[in-house]
Amino acid sequence: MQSQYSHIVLGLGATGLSVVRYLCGKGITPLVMDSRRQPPGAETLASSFPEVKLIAGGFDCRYLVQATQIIISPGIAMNTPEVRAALDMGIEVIGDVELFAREIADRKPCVIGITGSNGKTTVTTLVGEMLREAGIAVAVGGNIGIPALDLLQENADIFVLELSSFQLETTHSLNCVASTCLNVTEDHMDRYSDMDAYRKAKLRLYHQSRAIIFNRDDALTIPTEPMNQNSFGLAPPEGDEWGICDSRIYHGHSEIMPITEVSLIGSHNHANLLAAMALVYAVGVDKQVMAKVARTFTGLSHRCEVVGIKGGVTYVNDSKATNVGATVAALDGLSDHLGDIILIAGGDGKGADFSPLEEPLTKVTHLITLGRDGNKIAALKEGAIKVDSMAAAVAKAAQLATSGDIVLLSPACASLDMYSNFMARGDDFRSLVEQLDGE
Ligand code: UMA
Ligand code: ADP
Repeated sequence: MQSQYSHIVLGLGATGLSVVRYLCGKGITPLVMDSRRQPPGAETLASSFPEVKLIAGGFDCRYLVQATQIIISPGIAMNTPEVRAALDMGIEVIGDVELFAREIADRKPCVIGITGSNGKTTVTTLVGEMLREAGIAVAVGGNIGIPALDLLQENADIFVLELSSFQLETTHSLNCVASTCLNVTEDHMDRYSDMDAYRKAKLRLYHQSRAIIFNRDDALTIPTEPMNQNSFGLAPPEGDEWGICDSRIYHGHSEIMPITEVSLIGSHNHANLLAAMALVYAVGVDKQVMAKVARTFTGLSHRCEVVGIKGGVTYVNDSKATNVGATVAALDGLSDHLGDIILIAGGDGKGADFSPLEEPLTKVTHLITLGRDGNKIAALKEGAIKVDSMAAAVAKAAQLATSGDIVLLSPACASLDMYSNFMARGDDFRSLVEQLDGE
């Protein structure tokens, strides 16, 4: 069989559609394949690009091995057998972010890249807000939601990209003006052979950046070779570093603001703020502007968000805690809390080792678990209560809590075993809380 397709788009979610849009705009008609029988982008493809053929329900090797270039979506592993077969034939397999990078290659570096296991979306949003406040034309996208290629339509001077390890695996030439890896804790172990492989995927970003910002408090973020580097951390800064001293944020010897004026709560968020400041400093943003945004930015939904106070009990939605590191950070952030903490956790653990939760769980008075891997978390704490729905979890938590306590949904797991995404899980929690009695 002779194939007429030089370009094959693998995956028809948000990324695949953005790639089709981009290629068709260049006069290239790709072939699209998705292993799902009904890929989410199928309807849009049929209505907006009727000329583009879709093979759904599997990947057809006969086309793949004849292509010039395969553009793979982040949700598809590079070691998928059909992809491996194409790679073995020497066919180029890249991601959407690499296409984006090549498109802007002749511009001066104009990308700020953000990766890490946790805090990416918070830092990406903060950086976007700070640049906007500084009057810079900015476009924000990547793993946060809007695929990178779709940002090209915006007339931006700076692109802020949240980058997942999956996206970085297939990106080679981003040429960031500045980038960071915020932290490296276990996640996506269903896609990586070990932590080292996961970390290497993340640190690929450093090799595509003029300046890099690492986290002094997380050794796994330190570059493996000397680079044009600076760092942030919660301890007092040395030299030109970003840090905190006497409850004040400093860049080297220069004070930016007192922590008491920062709206974000929790030490992990203070680290996020330092990272954002260091990144925008690299493109010349004024320190007054950084401080102004830090005073007003209160955080994002589903990330340690207070969704209700009922009978003196505070209900916190941290549904975005889809891995162990995020839940550890949430519990660390509550370590000064005087009342009881009731934790609701569990879901799809993605093959994670839950043991790092054991010590933080000692701060929890009652642990309520649910979901596919709930039992694995329950095994870490004596007396854990197992339930089979969010409604049962919230009802049980409300029954156990008294005034001054906190009920925290921080699952340490993905939501896909019970919900379409973490937002649906958080919304369910919020609406169940709203239905509880009490002011
Ligand atoms: N899939 C198949 N077969 C296919 C293609 C995909 O089964 O042929 C499955 C994947 O296993 C995955 C799902 O479909 O579970 C979605 O995959 P996709 O590559 O089509 O995803 P997109 O809709 O293109 O969304 C992707 C990112 N998703 C993933 O990396 C899984 C989005 O990040 C991102 O916002 C979007 O591109 C735009 O850049 C989401 C995410 O969950 C929020 N990211 C992970 C995370 O943050 O932990 C990495
Ligand atoms: P990401 O985009 O990397 O998933 P988010 O900003 O959406 O990051 O936050 C995801 C989860 O991680 C939330 O539960 C949040 O409370 C927690 N979190 C945010 N920043 C950090 C951090 N620096 N370290 C650990 N956990 C964090």
